[in-house]
Amino acid sequence: MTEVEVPRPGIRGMGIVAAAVTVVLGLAAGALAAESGHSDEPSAGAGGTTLVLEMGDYHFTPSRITLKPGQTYHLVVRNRGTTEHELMIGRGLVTSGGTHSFRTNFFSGVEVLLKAGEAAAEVEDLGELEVEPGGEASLDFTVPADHQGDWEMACLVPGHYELGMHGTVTVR
Ligand SMILES: [Cu+2]
Repeated sequence: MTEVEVPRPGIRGMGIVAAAVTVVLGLAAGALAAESGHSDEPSAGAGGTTLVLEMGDYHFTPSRITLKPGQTYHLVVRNRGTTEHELMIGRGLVTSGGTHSFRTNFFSGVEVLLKAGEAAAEVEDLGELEVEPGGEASLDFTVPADHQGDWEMACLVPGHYELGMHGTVTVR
């Protein structure tokens, strides 16, 4: 009879392991949602390098950022200005009828964990990120190895680009 009972603890053991993993993932998701970006502490648990990008009327600070291919980042975007601003990173600015867009979107095919206020969501092909005055959002992503070179970051709210609201993102 002992031979029949031996495998049972093994099966139960696997069940416990699976349950433990589920609980850990649940806690991690809860922690991410609760964080909501009010802290200035670098290294937000996700293991990425924290960068802070501030939006003003009408500029980005810093106006140049450098990212390493393969590196994971926690990019905090804060709007310190008095009006809504947007962040888009891309290449090949296209202007049509006074509005701008990029031919190539930096985040195309890149998985991004987007957090804004209480909300957190996995986003692919993130385009323009709108941030209200006094607002803040954060992006967790890994820079693809094939993204080397210079990219442009820009606010695509009509008129803002012309007022100087753009900068450079270099991947190297
Ligand atoms: Cu703007």
